[in-house]
Amino acid sequence: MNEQLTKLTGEALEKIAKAQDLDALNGVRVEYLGKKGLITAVMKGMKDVAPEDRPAFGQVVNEARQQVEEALEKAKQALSEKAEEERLKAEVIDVTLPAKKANIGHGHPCQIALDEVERIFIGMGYEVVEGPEIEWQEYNFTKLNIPEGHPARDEQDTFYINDEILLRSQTSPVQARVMEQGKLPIRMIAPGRVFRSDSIDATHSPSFYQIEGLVVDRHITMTDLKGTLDEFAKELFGPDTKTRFRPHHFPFTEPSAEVDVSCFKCGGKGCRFCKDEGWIEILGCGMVHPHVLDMCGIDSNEYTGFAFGVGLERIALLKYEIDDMRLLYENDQRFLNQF
Ligand code: 2NL
Repeated sequence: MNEQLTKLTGEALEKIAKAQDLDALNGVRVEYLGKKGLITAVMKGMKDVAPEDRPAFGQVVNEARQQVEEALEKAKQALSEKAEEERLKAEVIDVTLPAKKANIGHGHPCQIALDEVERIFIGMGYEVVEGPEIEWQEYNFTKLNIPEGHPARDEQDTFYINDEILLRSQTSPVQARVMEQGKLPIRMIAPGRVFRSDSIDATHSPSFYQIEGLVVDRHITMTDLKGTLDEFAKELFGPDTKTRFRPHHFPFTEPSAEVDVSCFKCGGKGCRFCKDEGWIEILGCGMVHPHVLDMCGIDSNEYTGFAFGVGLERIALLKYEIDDMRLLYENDQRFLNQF
């Protein structure tokens, strides 16, 4: 009997020593000490032992049982500690590791250029006004001295929704609306998306951004126009920038001019950037045609004004020395991240 018990105890202790986790340990407990366990079965054999031998028998079995239980308890503690240690190790945070870099975006080059243009004109006391991208042809054309039959109205050039409604081809209708409200004087810029039926190439797109400016007051002259745009060019391209006004024609202004700035790369000597011209065209402008003032409800005998229009993409292309407008629309992060 003793021999069998010693063997069982030895087996149990060996299995306990080999147990890798708490589950395995519990398996050993059930196998030897459970209701149908091997050591329990020996204990149950008590009834076959002679009564005078029972105390000694009971003591031996109990000792074996106790020995296994103690070993189980010890192993359980050791395994729990090991498991806890592993859990903590797995959860360790190395606070000395560099943080993941947050990917913070920034304005599109056109947006950066627009912010800059707005900042310059706000600094000169101008208001920024926006208006609808879908317009009456009357506001987009008629009130701006572009009568029916004028080539600018050609279906080839303009997206018509019907005979009377179109996608605005310039932001001047916003200014026509402000003039109609009749609050004078006016000092405003109208930035926004405009549409022309153009094919996409390096310098054209059917949808682009324009910023138009308008000043209307008593005694506004061409001098005000020249001084204002000269100051604008100096702020945008640097204090050494010179401007040059070339006669031109727009239906809504008279006289009209196109404005060039001295090349900010070569200072006017001529280089690849200005195609050896020394000058770069940036905008169109003029004195508001009296007929436009009258059609928008402003008495042209009392008031005069100047206006200008500039393409935002063109400013961004020049400022950042980009040679293809399509890059501005592709939204390739490798391109955009450079600004
Ligand atoms: C250009 C030329 C220009 C205007 C826009 C304007 C607006 C009103 C009255 C008179 Cl409400 N004129 N705008 C005047 C001259 C030129 O734009 O080349 N833009 C890209």
